[in-house]
Formats: sequence, structure tokens, C-alpha cells
Amino acid sequence: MHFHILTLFPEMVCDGLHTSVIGRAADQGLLSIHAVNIRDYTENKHGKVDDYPYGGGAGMLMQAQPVYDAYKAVADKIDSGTSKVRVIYLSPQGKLFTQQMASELAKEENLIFLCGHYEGIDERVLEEIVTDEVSIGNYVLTGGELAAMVMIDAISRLVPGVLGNQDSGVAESLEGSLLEYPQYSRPEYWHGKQVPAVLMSGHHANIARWRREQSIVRTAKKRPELLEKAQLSEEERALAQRARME
Ligand code: 6GU
Repeated sequence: MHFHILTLFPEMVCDGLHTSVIGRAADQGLLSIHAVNIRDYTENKHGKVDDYPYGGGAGMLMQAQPVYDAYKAVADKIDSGTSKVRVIYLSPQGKLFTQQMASELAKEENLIFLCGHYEGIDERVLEEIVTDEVSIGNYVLTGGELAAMVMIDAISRLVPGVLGNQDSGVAESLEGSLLEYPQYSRPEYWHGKQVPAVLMSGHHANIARWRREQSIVRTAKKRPELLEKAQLSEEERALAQRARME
């Protein structure tokens, strides 16, 4: 998987993503992260990339020319065969990002992320290059970079090998699945609290049953809407029901 990020703040994206799990995956060649500075493509001799909006209004807009030329430089380098490379524009007006969307995007060989700043980007270049407009939640950020980083993190952990030997990223979507059960590590006693005895028993079937019950109870209490699509036995449904009443 090759991520290409068109941005005015390439260090923010590069530094942020070359850390921890994603950074290790990049070092191992499982994925690559290329941040392209849109400013490097401006034809303005002072390096300007923004201007006032026609018709007036607050703030400045990113101009079409540098955005388009940065995109073109990246797109021309990608050999995408017959299919066109997807260009994701991060915007609060976009479709809400989900685990389902992450799984679909994880199948692509290359992805281009376009990060806007100021009050936005000239509409004409968006019309020409953007294939997907995506939002990461119902709040407003100052720019698309953090949103692109969130998406790249969620997509990268689904790339084979990135999570190491663990199960493959888990769950097609959070819908229809359960939340994680609580976990404990050494010491057995901490701040007067003891690790649940079943986990110290070495009885694998009991441990598995306890964990499943914990997952069901937690989901019922914290995210009851997820249970609608979950596969539960009659007994488990009753357990969930009781947990919601508590
Ligand atoms: Cl993708 N971009 C910006 N600028 N703000 C957002 C967002 C994206 N998603 C939620 N808020």
C-alpha cells in the first residue's frame, strides 16, 4: 500500500505516521508514506498558494493551480494500470469514515489524500480530481491533515503483516461484533484490586466463556446499538438485556 498525501504541512503527516506500528510497517516496506508539499508546485514566484474568494467572505482559499500540479505529479508517477487512482478529499462535508470504508480502501494499491487548509480549495480543481470526499466525524478541524492521518492509521492496520502475527485487523466492521473484554497483566494485585480469579485458573474453556460474557455485558452497557446485528444465543441475549437494565 502506497499513501500519497498532498498537503501544505508535509512534516506533520510524515512525523506523525513514521512512529509506532505504522512507522515500523513503513520501515519493513509493507507500506509507504509520501507527503507532497503543495507549495513546491506553485507557479507564484513568492510561493503563494492561496488567494481571496471571489464574491467576498471570510478567509483565503487554496488556489487550483498548485493543487492540480501537485496531484498531476503524483498521479503521473503511479502506474495504476487500467483503474484510476482514488483521490480522497478530507472535508467535514464528506461521507462519514467507517471501518467498512477502511476495509474497502485497504484493497487499493495507491491512495492519494488531499488536505485542505484555510477556508477550503477552489471548487474547480476538486471537481476535476476528487473521487471520494470523506469526513472523520461531526466536528470541524483546521485542516485535513489529522483526518488523513486517522484514515491512514485505520487503513494501514488492515494491510497484511502490519499488525504482526495477530488476527488480521479483526472485524469487517464494528457493526455485528462485540467490544473487547477487559484485560489484565502483572502484578496480580494492584491498588488493592485483584485480577479476576478465572484468568489465573488456567482453565481455557472457562476463560473463553468469561471473556465472551464480558464482551457481551460491555457492549450492552457501552454501545447497545452494536448488539442489534451481533450473533448471540438466546441465553446471551438475556445476559445483554440484564446488563442494560443494571
Ligand atoms: Cl476530513 N477535515 C476537516 N477539515 N474537518 C473535519 C474533517 C475533515 N472531518 C471532520 N472534521
